[in-house]
Amino acid sequence: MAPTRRTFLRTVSAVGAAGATLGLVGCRPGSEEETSPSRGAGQLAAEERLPWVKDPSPFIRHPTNLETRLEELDGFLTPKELFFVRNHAPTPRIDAESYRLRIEGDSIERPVDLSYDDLLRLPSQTVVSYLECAGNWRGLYPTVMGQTASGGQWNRGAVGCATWSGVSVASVLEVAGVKPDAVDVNLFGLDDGAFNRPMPVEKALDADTILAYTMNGLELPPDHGYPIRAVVPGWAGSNSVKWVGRIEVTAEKQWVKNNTTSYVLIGPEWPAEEYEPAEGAPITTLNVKSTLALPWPAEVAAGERRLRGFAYSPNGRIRQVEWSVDKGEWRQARLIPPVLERAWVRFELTWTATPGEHVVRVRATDARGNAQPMSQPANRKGYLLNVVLPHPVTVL
Ligand SMILES: Nc1nc2c(c(=O)[nH]1)N[C@H]1C(S)=C(S)[C@@H](COP(=O)(O)O)O[C@H]1N2
Ligand SMILES: [Mo]
Repeated sequence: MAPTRRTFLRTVSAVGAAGATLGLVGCRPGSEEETSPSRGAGQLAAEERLPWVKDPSPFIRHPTNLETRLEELDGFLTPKELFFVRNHAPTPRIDAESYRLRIEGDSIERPVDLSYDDLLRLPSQTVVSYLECAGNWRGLYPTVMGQTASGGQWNRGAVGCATWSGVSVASVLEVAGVKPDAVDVNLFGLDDGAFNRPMPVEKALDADTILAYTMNGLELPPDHGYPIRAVVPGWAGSNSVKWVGRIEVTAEKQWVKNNTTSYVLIGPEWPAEEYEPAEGAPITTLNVKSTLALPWPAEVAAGERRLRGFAYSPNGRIRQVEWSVDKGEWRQARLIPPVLERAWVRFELTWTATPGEHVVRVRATDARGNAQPMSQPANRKGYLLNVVLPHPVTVL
């Protein structure tokens, strides 16, 4: 259960005093797993600069990323211990006491520095949202697109769903005052390289675009952006900047690596000259997807099997999930409540599995009638793959 805002505030302020003096940061109720005393980013010795802080054993491991094994999830929300991690640099350890959020830029009335407590004092906002990396499923490019795509070779586990509480970016920007000429809002992380990705001011001011300080009712874990991260529901995960330390609001569009060469669709369908200075179409929203919560490839015992999975879309609720075995007829899967906008939905189906090699397909349709396609144009970096997947299943 989420702590009430009041309890949460009390916990946080108690920690400030006791935690800092006694180094007991890891001992407070409802706190994150960290047991080492808080230190500022960049203060760790090189050998301590692991890519992530959490226990990597439940995950599929990539060089700096951790991928969720969907079959390990049985609830609606992804627990922090199983939530995927996408890091461009090692997880920084940030002390909430000395943390400051700087708001500046030529479209800001008065630049301000806000402390963690300042942020906690603003009205709180909660969203239940899935978060997905635009490169999720990329590792299946050779299988379904007949070519490889550059980037982290994720299977299907760069996605998770959590309850996020924090303050709206709108309410934070209001403190500093946004000039009417504002066009772009860029959020910068406090990690090495200051990961950043600009978004249009309209999106930043959306009530659901938040700076979160809790995940599933608990203080954000270090790997997921402690003390403050952005959550931009329905948009590619790269917009949900972790460890946000600075927001820059400008009257000009901001062109940076992450909207010119990374997180852009590059290929013949997206002629570069139309997107200058980007190499292709910068990615904004995600797209409708579904997959079985089974390893790839999977093995199941013969007989009546209940298979589960997850479906999600940035365009409202999932309306239906259908399934088909070996290119047979499409049948309806059952959606397991809750069925919410912005969140993923679980589904299940019952299959009488006969021994042999099979291919199981699932296909989601969202509230606006968008369905997963059977084929789609390729893009160089393999983003936004959402074709109906041929899931290989061996029945024993
Ligand atoms: N500061 C910072 N924010 C970041 C990233 C990063 O490397 N640094 N990765 C982004 C990407 S590409 C994704 S998909 C999400 C992943 O969030 P998670 O690690 O909490 O699952 O964080 C985004 N925010
Ligand atoms: Mo990502």
